[in-house]
Amino acid sequence: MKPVGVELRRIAMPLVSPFRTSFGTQTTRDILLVRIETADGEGYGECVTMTDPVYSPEYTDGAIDVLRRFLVPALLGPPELDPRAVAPALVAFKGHRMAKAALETAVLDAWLRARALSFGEWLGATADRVPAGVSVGIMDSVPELLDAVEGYLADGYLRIKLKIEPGWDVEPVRAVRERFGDDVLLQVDANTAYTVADAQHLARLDEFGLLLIEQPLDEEDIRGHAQLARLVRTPICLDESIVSARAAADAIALGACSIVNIKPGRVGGYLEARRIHDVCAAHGVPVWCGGMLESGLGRAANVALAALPGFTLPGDTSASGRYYMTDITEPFVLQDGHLLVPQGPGIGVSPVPERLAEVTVSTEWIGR
Ligand code: NPQ
Ligand code: MG
Repeated sequence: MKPVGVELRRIAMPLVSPFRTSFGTQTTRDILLVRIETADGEGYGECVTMTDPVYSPEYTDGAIDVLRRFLVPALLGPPELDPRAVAPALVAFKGHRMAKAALETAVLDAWLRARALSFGEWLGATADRVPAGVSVGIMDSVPELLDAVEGYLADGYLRIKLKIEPGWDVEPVRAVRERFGDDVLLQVDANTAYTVADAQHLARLDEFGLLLIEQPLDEEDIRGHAQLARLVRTPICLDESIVSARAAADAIALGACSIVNIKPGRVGGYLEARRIHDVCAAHGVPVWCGGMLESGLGRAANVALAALPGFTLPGDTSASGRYYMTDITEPFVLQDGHLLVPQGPGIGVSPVPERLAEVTVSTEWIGR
């Protein structure tokens, strides 16, 4: 597959409602799309960076800079493109996993389209649909939260995740349990908002039978998570800390988590994401697919990954309408609480040109 060039496109997608987490409130999703053009066709990858480095150290202007100056030139140098050769070609450049993931995904999409193979088939998917969970932001009041959860349950979501932070944890969880009962699959995500000194407080969540507590402590605090795991009964799941298959293996070996949230962007792409799936499966550690408010492009690839056999918990793979009034692809819709795994070549969905044009903020072409 001969490379021609790479287009970086920044789009702005308004959210259906503000999304508040322990690191801030988002009203618009600022997304970077990477499109590679080859002699055999094009491919898309979605970069999951945020505008500001508040979820991870990466951020969108940084991703654009490293792609333009280092990653794309290194990729376009050799005359042939192969998805398995992307990570080795970029290994000299440290970090920037989200930028690398977007570029690798674009190559993989083009390569699979040229071979009429779907993402799911190539990754090893064993399901044709995946159960959908939903992530519910921090609200101004408990009644507002209960209204939101009621709506998502009515939509058919099979698992609810509440965003928490100090001051918004035990009471909202108690209220959701009291109103909707013990059968609802329920979990919480702190996005690093606590310290190990909060262990006794977090143990108050034990009585609610949560599936897991996600990333309570700092991303680098693996030992703290291992300590916490011994002080609370709710299983610990790591998100921000899991930046690679090695990080996953270490966290498991140290007892820092018993469940892993896999986000392909955070770990450098779908190949590394599959390695994490494999490491976790070998340890009997359940995994689920996280979400970064992707457009239909990133969502399609995530849904394919979530169809691998080790993904035994519902993910944050929600319908397009959870976040966007209009998606840039055909929307993902819930069918009986599930999303269908795209079956078409590559990621299996394509942007609608007029819709893409409407949300585009800027584009940049990087040729060979
Ligand atoms: C998480 N996602 O699991 C993240 C974090 C997150 C679905 O809860 C804009 C862009 C806003 C990316 C808010 C979910 C975001 C974002 C939260 C990612 O930790
Ligand atoms: Mg998380």
